[in-house]
Amino acid sequence: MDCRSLDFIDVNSNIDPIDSGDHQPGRVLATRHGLMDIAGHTVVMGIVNVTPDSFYDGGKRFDSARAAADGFQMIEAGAEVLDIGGESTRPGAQPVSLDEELRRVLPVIRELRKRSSVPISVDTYKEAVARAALDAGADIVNDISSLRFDPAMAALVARTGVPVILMHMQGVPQTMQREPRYQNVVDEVRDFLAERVRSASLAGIAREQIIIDPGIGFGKTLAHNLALLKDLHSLKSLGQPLLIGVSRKAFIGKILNSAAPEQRLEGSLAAAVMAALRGANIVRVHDVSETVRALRVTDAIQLGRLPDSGGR
Ligand code: 9MG
Repeated sequence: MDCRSLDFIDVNSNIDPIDSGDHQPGRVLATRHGLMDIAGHTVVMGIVNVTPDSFYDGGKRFDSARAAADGFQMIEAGAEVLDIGGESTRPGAQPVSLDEELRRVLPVIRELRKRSSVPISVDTYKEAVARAALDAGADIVNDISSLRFDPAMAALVARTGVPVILMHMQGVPQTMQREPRYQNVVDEVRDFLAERVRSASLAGIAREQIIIDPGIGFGKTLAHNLALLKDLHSLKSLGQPLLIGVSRKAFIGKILNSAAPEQRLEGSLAAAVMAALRGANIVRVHDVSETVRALRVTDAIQLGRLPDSGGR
């Protein structure tokens, strides 16, 4: 039995926790480069950080040719969407200027777009960066602030009709890990995301284009992250596609006795598999080929048949 199908049946039945529209969220995302099927298998999003200071791959691809080459390699390995970012959001990271962020991401997006039609997401909370990235050929906005940091962002997403990722974060990256506190992390993250989905809808963003994300590691302790990952069904109840980013994050290092980011591959695969089994539609990862292979087996067992290939 496919548990995810059951999720969708539950989700799309008569009770909608946010509104009573007749949309069918969760199955397909409409991008400028075609429809993305996010229900027939777990989609892998490859991370392309064009930054000197990201926690795992910072500095690895600070030049755009290398970043684009890595992106092409991720596509070859089965990534169905790439997430291009020009500002690190690791705990304590300092913001970069608009010009610098544009200088980092635009050449990479243009280069990828010249030779590939794979959907490209831009990881930014700045409207001007998102607008330029969409003009350069990007398809999706990944906003870790859930449209809160730049008041112009919601209107851009509504006007262009592109899919948007709304992520939960307590605080801001510079200080978010100082002392995260919740009464009930699962309820608070779910309520926050429900409110952000409602606010996005009011701004004119179509419900079926909204992806939600609990923001693992963003203002959360190990216990908070584990509680969220254990109870993803609570977030699935909102009826939106769900993205999870666990790849090589600090909570995995904590579980594995202070393992460094380089030692977190197996833990990341285990976390991605568990997230998929609990209903994640998209997983955001550094290690594309390993994750694609792990999830293909996970999806096959979950479905009891070979999963849709998603072009892989
Ligand atoms: C940019 N970034 C880093 N981690 C992330 C996560 O877990 N989700 C999303 N949407 N973006 C992330």
